[in-house]
Order: sequence, then C-alpha cells, then structure tokens
Amino acid sequence: MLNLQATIPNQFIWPDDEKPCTEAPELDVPLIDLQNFLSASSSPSATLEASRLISEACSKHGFFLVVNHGISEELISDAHECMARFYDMPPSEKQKVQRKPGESCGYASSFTGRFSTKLPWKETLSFRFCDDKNSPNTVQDYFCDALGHEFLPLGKVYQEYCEEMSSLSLKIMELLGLSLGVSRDYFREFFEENDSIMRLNYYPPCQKPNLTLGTGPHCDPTSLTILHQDHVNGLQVFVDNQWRSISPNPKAFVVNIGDTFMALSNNIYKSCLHRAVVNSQSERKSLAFFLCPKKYRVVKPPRELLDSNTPRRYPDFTWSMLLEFTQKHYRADMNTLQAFSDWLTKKPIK
Ligand SMILES: O=C(O)CCC(=O)C(=O)O
Repeated sequence: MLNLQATIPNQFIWPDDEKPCTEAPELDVPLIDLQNFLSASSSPSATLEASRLISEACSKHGFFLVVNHGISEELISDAHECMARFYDMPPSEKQKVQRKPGESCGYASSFTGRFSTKLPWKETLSFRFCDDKNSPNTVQDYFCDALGHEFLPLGKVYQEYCEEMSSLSLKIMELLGLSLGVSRDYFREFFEENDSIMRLNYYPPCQKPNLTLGTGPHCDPTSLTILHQDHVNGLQVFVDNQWRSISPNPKAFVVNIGDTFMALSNNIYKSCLHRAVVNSQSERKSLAFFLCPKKYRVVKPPRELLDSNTPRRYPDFTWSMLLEFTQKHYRADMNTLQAFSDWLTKKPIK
C-alpha cells in the first residue's frame, strides 16, 4: 500500500539532520575470498591474509564482504523468490503472523510497531532459528504452524538457508578468533547451539525517498550479521562522519559485527551505525541473518583480550537481557551497548 502514495504520511518523514543524503561514496570494504579457508587443504598463508583483512576492517568499522562462501546461488535465489511470494500476499494473509508488541518475531509493517514517529519505509518478517539438535526444524515449523501447511515449501527454503547461515557464521567466528589472537575454536564454540534471528526486509518504492528511510540508523544489538542484498542499492554505513554505500554484489554476503560481539571483543572490534535508504524506482529486498548466542550464555571477553592495562569495558550479560533491553526499554541506535551497560550496572545479572 505504501508505494501508491504520492505524498507520504508525516510519521514517515525523518528530521532534517537524519534525512538521507543524495551522494554516499562507496565504503572501502575488503572482499574476503573464503574458498581456500573453507577447503580441506586450506593454506596457512591464505588464512593469515584473510584474518589480517578482517582485523583491519573490524577495528575500523566492522564491515566486510565474503565471496566463495559455499552457499549455492540457487538457495539464495530461492530465498529471494520466497520473500517475493510472501510480500505479494494480501495484508490480511501477512497479518496472520503479525508481530506482537515486545516480541522480535513475526510480520511487521510500520503501522504495527511500538513507535509512532520516524517510521521506516518497509515491511519485515522475522523468525527464530535454533541450532539445536533437539528441535531441528524451528523455521519450517514456524511457517507451517503460523501460516498453514501450504507454506511448507517456503519453510523448507528458509530452514535450509538459516542452517547454511549458521554454519557460515561459525566459520567466520573461527577467522574472527584467529584475527583477535584467540584460539580458532573459542568463538566458534561460544556460538554453537546459537539462537539466532532471520529477517526478510522488503522496501517498497517511495515517491519521496529523500524524506524517509527504509531502516533507520542503528547498530545491530546481535553478534554477527550476514546480509544478502538484491540488485538495488540501499545499504549505507556511517564511517568517518560520513554516510557511505555498500553496493550490492550478488555473489557476496555483507558481514558486520554487532554490539554483542563488540562486547565479546572488549571493544576491539566495532559495531557500526548503518541504515537503508529507499528509492522511487524500484522495490528492494534484503535477507539478514543475525547470529545470537544461546539465550543464557554469559557474554564476556576471553582472558587473552584482557590485562592490567586493558580492563573490561562492559559488565557480564546474557543475550536474553540485551534483547529485552532493546525490546522494552531502548530503540537500538549507536549508543545501545553503552546505555545497556549503564542500565545493567543498576540491575545485577540473575
Ligand atoms: O536492508 C539492508 O540493507 C539493511 C538491513 C538492516 O540493517 C537490518 O535489517 O537491521
């Protein structure tokens, strides 16, 4: 419905200092080729080079691209296609999986959120993925239970997509561990049995793209995001006081560090402010997998990253606490982690 409006409702108009800029130069992000690292006979020098590039990018802004990641083009294209099928449905069908207040899963359009200003020009469908052998089909079951058995094929596509994203994120965790001088297994093991979130973002065309935003500026509170953008530009990252674009590359995933990993790295790696802009010509779609630890695992940096000159930057917390904070108390922005940390010091971990 949004894209048919020649003028846009006031709730979608962002304040002048947050309105999108027309020119956003391309951000310099390294392209990490994972082919060698993922092969059985990976060479130490290729691994070293990949972890060096990752370290450089994550210390600065936390964004990098991965190619030759081992995820089939067919699966990625199916995931985009299924998204189109979902968003093409009438509103009454999509509302069967309406997100409830205070929850992070379900369908949300701007009119259903808890905010009434600075609304994002988009629709989203979010669902939970659990890397848990005891409940192996969380995604597939969600589609069938919430939307009906005819959604089994969609559920199967996203089940497989999330399983692949989870495996890829654990491989990236190995590289992050190596790049921080922690053992290769440390973060991989930390995120085993992850309790993650998958989000399908749909941005309709907008007749006034210079007044609004598809996704407002925020840092991801989660640990690691793996994003696939369709062929339409929109993702921007705030680096060196300037908004910069990351143009779509169909063969690449955009990976970024989230607040939880920033805390795990004791602030060495950055969780950076980003947003999505919209345009008047084309709709845009993106697939975002947000890696999160098991809900009650305590988030604290490994010993190797601390010494007497480098004290802890954040208190112990669990993902469940940070999630609750962003759902009930605070709209995620560039200061979420610090605000959460201040809030926590008044509320000890149970
Ligand atoms: O669609 C995009 O490019 C960015 C999406 C995003 O930042 C999010 O879903 O948190």
